[in-house]
Amino acid sequence: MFKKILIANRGEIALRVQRACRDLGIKNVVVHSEADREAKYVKLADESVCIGPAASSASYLNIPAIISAAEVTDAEAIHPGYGFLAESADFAERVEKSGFVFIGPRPETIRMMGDKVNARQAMQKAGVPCVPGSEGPLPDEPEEILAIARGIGYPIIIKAVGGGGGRGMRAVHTEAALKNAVSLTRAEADAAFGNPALYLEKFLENPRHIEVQVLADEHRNAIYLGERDCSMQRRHQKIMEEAPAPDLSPRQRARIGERCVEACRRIGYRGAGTFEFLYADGEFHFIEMNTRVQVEHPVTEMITGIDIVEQQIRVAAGEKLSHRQREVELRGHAIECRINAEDPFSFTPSPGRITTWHPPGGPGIRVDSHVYQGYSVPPYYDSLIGKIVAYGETREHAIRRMRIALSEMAVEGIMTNIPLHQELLLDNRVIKGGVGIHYLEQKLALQKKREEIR
Ligand code: MV4
Repeated sequence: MFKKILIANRGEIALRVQRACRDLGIKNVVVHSEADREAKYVKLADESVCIGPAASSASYLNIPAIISAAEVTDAEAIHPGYGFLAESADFAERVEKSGFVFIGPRPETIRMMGDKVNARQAMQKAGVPCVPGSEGPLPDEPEEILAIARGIGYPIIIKAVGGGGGRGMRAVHTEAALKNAVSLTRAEADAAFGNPALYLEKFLENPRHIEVQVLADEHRNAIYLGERDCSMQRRHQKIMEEAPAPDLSPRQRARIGERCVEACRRIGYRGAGTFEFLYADGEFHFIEMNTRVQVEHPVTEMITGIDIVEQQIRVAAGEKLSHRQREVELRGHAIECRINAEDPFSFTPSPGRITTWHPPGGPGIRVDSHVYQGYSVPPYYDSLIGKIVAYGETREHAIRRMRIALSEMAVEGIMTNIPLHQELLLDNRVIKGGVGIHYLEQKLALQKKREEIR
């Protein structure tokens, strides 16, 4: 096992990885920007290195500075967390070329999944069900594009090969609108990703977003840890997630899970990964694979009892997975509320000093947060200040515990989205479960309209 790991991230995930290191008896080094000097994980770290000014481009995305920090502190491996450099194949490659272990998949795997057409083709070949769409990248000839779209049938969605996470896509409902939409999306893709390549998919109007968590080691073992429903989102930012997905049968779960595991074996996947699906009419359609630990991983940990970050580290050290598939039992239900420093209804960021911080507790409640009373939320990064996870024997139980947890919380000095979560947990459609990906935006639009009438 490693003796020392460098954590190339910030916020709650830096603390989460630090805790996994402690659990495994591994020393940790954190890197931080000038704006994060007072962060909890910096204070708790065995060692810390300031790698640059507040701007992410100069610090958390500064590859030479991170590698130098690993060199001067004698770290053996680097954990990238999520966001920042977590899915940069170039970073993974430079980490390995410098003689460190990258805690994640091989650079080639990250690169393959970053190219959405390659990812789709690999999954199709491995038997993972995909959204019907173009075979490969679109040709230049407009007439050929029209023919491909006609073959798929409208509505269709144009996506950038180098995109992902909701960037560089455009839905098209009629043939008349296609040509223009293709040129617009191509120009945007070229500007945003330096890659003008596009592909087409059938557009699913109101699916759910369900993702399957996998773990794989370098000894040909791969397992799935069930799924999460992440449909509650706004502008591609998830706000509440749960596991398992409401109304999914054990048979459906096993079928899609086994397909994902088979795909992991075929591509020689290593580490933790997430297969993202759109789920509609009882069917799964693969859209993207994430090659990192995800923000919402705790809901899976709560219902499986498996520490995903610990498994990432063990696999990176060459160990075998600690669990076989038949030992993975899903028990109960877990819900995560992402607590953001923002106005709960206008969603504008609300950085500043936290003057009061009372996190919740009690049976089945987990709080992953790096903040504390007196801490100042910096304005430079995303607004996530913590995650409240509620576990219960049933979904109803988890919801009840989450309502209690949120009611116990007191945060002053900044605004948070706690009131939005409280409202959602009293919404009958949310209580019933299984809302689509547009539910929150539609609810907010309806509320706005009602306010305008009044
Ligand atoms: C889609 C889609 C409908 N049909 N693909 C957005 C994020 C990116 N990962 C894929 N996305 C979508 N792909 C087809 N064929 C709708 C979305 C989408 C979405 C997906 C998941 C979660 C939230 C979303 C919000 C808007 C659109």
